[in-house]
Amino acid sequence: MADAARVRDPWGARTPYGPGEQWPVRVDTGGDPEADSWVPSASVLHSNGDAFDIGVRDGRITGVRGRAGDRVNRGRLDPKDVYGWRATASSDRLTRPLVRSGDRLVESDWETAMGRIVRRSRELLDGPGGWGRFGFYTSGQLLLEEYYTLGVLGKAGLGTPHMDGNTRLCTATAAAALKLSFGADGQPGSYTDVDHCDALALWGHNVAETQAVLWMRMLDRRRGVNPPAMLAVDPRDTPVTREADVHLALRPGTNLALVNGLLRLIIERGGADEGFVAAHTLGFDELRAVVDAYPLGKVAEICGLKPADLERAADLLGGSQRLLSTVLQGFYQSHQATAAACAVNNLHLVRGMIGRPGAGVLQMNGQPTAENTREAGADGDLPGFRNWENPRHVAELARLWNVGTARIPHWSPPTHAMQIWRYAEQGSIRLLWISATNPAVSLPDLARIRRVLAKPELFVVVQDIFRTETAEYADVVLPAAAWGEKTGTFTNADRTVHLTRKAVEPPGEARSDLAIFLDYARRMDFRDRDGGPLIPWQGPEEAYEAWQRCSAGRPCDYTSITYADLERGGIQWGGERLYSDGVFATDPDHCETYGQDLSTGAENTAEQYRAKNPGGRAFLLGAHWRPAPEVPSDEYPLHLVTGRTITQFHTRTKTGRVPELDDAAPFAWVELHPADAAERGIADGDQVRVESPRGAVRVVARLTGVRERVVFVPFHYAEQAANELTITAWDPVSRQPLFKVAAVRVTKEG
Ligand SMILES: Nc1nc2c(c(=O)[nH]1)N[C@H]1C(S)=C(S)[C@@H](COP(=O)(O)OP(=O)(O)OC[C@H]3O[C@@H](n4cnc5c(=O)[nH]c(N)nc54)[C@H](O)[C@@H]3O)O[C@H]1N2
Ligand SMILES: Nc1nc2c(c(=O)[nH]1)N[C@H]1C(S)=C(S)[C@@H](COP(=O)(O)OP(=O)(O)OC[C@H]3O[C@@H](n4cnc5c(=O)[nH]c(N)nc54)[C@H](O)[C@@H]3O)O[C@H]1N2
Ligand SMILES: [Mo]
Repeated sequence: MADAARVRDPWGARTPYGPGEQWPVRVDTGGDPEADSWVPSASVLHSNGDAFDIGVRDGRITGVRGRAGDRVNRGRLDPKDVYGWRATASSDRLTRPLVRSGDRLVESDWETAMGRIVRRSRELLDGPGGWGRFGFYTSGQLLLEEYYTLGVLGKAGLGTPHMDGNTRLCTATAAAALKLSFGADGQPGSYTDVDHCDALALWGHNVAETQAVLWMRMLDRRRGVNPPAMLAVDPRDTPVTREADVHLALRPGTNLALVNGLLRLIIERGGADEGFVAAHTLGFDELRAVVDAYPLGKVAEICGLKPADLERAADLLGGSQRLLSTVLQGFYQSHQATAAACAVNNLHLVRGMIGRPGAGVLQMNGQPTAENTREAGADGDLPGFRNWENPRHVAELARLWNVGTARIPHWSPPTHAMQIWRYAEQGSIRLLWISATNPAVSLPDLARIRRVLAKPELFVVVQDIFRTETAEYADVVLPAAAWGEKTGTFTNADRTVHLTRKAVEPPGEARSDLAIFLDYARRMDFRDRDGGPLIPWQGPEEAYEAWQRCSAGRPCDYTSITYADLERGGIQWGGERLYSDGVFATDPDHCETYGQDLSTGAENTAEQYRAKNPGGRAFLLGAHWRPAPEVPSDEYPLHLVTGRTITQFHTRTKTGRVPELDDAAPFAWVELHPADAAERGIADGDQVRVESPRGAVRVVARLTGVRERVVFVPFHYAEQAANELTITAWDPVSRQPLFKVAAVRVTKEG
């Protein structure tokens, strides 16, 4: 067994502090503290942006040391930060390109591998279907410079709208809720709001396990003088719900009914900030009419909660002066995701709890660089939070890239990831380029995904650092340089940008993702209108400068943040808090979206939007709760929710290779309520079978405090993949898949 002190003590010693004080420094380290040099970086194993230096000796990474001066972590590291860096030096990294030869992948060289991709690209581009044949499925784990380059080559080189990332599975709902309520993507709040708040509400967010350093900050406030009250909304028993003053263990898929009901109670008890509502919002009367349909008794019944607990929650939320909310996958991957996330925004707007120290919303991110996928347009969005329906925004990009506006896809909503997979299934997409994601484990309903990946007419490119389950289906596998082996920037959940510098050489012939995208653009000979190269930049800093120009004047303006500034520590774009002047990004010429219908996802037209005359006001957006598309039945009587555990990251390509982390949770399990277990003759530690209409997994039973009739399976394990069980369905607005909505049965293995 590897010694893993920080796995046993994940949050470390408390450093209590009081309201308005600065969070004390605590410098954590991992590995060998002796190094020849220290290179600035930050964590890529969650969205928190914990800043640390990478220690290097003899050309190898020897350890990590938290950065005391950084605004995000003030020196602290979480267990994955402490040990996870070891994955970079794994002996089974991809070191050479692989190409398909019959049913095998064989080692090759870059000329051959890129040659095959370019030949197929040209055939497809010149043939019927053209750009429509290309799909790019990227990540929330590359770097800003890489996304921007990918965005430009896809949007202005090939001209395809079929670009998205695993960010669709992750934070599409955060983006949608921010755009719809406030006019543009971009986190309103700041982590420093934890320092000032008097109440914390965690909506479907197991922050203790998923952003452990942010949790340390919350715990330190809870142990200091005048601690904030805490509400947790989660059907499971987690470290967060155990700490909370009020825990609402609601029935899964009922978030929207809950928040509507809480808002109704708050308004009824005089908790609305009428001045703020009148000056800074639109739609109060319509929202009021919606939430009035959610009286206490009805909400208690829908959500399966006690009316008294709902009242306690409403008192906590309605009585606070400085309320900070965080929202994550318990909302985003559940039923009516965007409507429920917007309902939390509604609550903050109605209470005037935004844009002040301690009063804010964090519509969280999950992956380390998800924010940048969205900003830089490596997903379907146009770079710089530009509005695809606004001809002026498209013209700005055309000018910047020196291409015709017709080249840039903007005639319909961008293709979302689930639709890209559908097109690949139906055969219209013929080249699918997958970078830094492992869909053969992470997408819903894996039996279907394997069928799509295996289609002979689909040319699959996989760009990864390891030979993953997805790589096995590839026609070409490109070996990428990992974190620590390349330079670039990325932005965390509270808009803090960090620089990560190359500390060591990549193994073998592995190349940075930036170098790979640039090489493809060069080989495809993408040109601008004057015959010059479409993508003239060479290295990360030049790519960053190109991005700075693209971001100028937009909400995510990076022009004042240079690499040299970032050497000293993380910097937030947009300043500490957005909207502190009460002016939201809803101006029709500035906004990122003209809005969507919360129930159907249908897009508004520019005329409809202008007619609302938002004038910098935020939108209050009400919607009614409806039952989820799959609910427990006689045959499948239990509600399955899937998610995470503190020591493992996603499909475990990294954490499964680090003994300290792997040992902590090497196999999957299912959490069951003791009564549900007893009914099935299941004891703690028994082998059980979890089965849905799509598939089955064998896992160990754990009897826990999860809500009755609800079971939880972590999704990290390729051999026991929770996604064998999940459904192909998504939120109509954000198009984020419903990973927390499925019905299963559990039986003891004989
Ligand atoms: N250790 C670790 N940390 C990570 C990651 C990781 O893989 N491992 N991944 C990172 C990424 S990409 C992401 S997106 C984040 C995700 O971070 P979280 O959102 O905190 O993680 P999850 O475990 O997916 O889901 C959170 C909770 O939602 C609850 N839940 C399920 N259904 C419902 C519901 O209907 N309503 C409510 N209110 N709650 C519900 C679950 O019980 C679960 O405890 O974590 C990031 N950090
Ligand atoms: N059932 C269920 N499914 C889920 C979820 C859930 O809660 N439940 N959560 C969803 C969410 S929120 C997310 S974010 C996804 C995550 O799902 P994935 O994106 O599939 O997860 P990872 O294992 O992080 O995959 C990232 C891949 O990138 C590779 N990689 C790492 N660094 C680099 C690099 O620098 N360059 C390149 N080219 N490759 C690199 C890794 O080796 C790995 O193969 O899963 C989603 N799926
Ligand atoms: Mo995520």
